Amino acid sequence: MPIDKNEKQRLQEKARQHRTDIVNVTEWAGGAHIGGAMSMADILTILYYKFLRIDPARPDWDERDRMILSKGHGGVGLAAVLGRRGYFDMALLRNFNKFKSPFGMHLDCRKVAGVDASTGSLGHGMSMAVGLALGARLQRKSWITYCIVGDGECNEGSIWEAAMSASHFKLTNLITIVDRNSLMIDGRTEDVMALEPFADKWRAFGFLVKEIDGHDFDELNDAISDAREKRQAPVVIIAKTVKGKGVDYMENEVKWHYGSMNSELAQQARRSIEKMHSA
Ligand SMILES: Cc1ncc(C[n+]2csc(CCOP(=O)(O)OP(=O)(O)O)c2C)c(N)n1
Repeated sequence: MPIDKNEKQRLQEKARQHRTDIVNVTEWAGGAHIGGAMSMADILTILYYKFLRIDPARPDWDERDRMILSKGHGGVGLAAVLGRRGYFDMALLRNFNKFKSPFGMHLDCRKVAGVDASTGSLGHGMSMAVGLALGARLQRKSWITYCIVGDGECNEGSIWEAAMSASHFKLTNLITIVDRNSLMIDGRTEDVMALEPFADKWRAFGFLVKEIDGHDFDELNDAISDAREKRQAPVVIIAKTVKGKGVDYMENEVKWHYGSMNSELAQQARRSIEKMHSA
């Protein structure tokens, strides 16, 4: 079902808050993988505020949907949305990635409520998602597994092994979303290790492919709603995004894959986010 104007406004407000939280946590931590957290901010927003069947008061609830952040370096984004959704006190994020904090740069599912798998070594999360989806089927459970994969991460052969098995086992209870921001750690994906024709590759592996604007809540909503209903093959949503989205000086700048901000830059980032979300 399409989203109405009110719901879209609500999601946009959540996304504005989420992006501001990411800037704040990055400032407190003295640095984080902010570029890729900003690119997937709208994806995480619609998942955590609309689609995921979860209960922050019961992080281990067996019937919950699962969400694996395969591009685990985006932990700053996941931690921000989990805190805001009420899994833990947001104030704890003041110690993000500090000595003795439960929050490392890559989140540990044994230490942070709401994290379904410890990730960070690229290429592993999707295999874990395949395992969870198979597990749900074997146990006759109705929960859905979502997996967010980086496009640079798709240089990892293990992503394609996972894709091959998801398709072989017809895992229609798995929804993969690729954050297609076209940048990775050290350059453009197409320069470092070309992915195109990317959608065709997923199709060749047996996936139903949806290509969308990953910052457009109407398109995200339609693609995810549809993926939840169509049941012939696993679905991948290739969400075209902008690395650093929302902060003018970070957008499409590879150097902001990982970055730190002094208070002046952080203030500038918050102003930029306000401007984008009020336009
Ligand atoms: C196995 C492995 N190799 C290398 C790295 C280092 N690394 C961290 S992020 C990154 C680039 C990932 O690019 P992408 O998936 O496009 O992430 P995004 O642009 O969305 O942040 C690399 C190579 C890693 N975490 N794991």
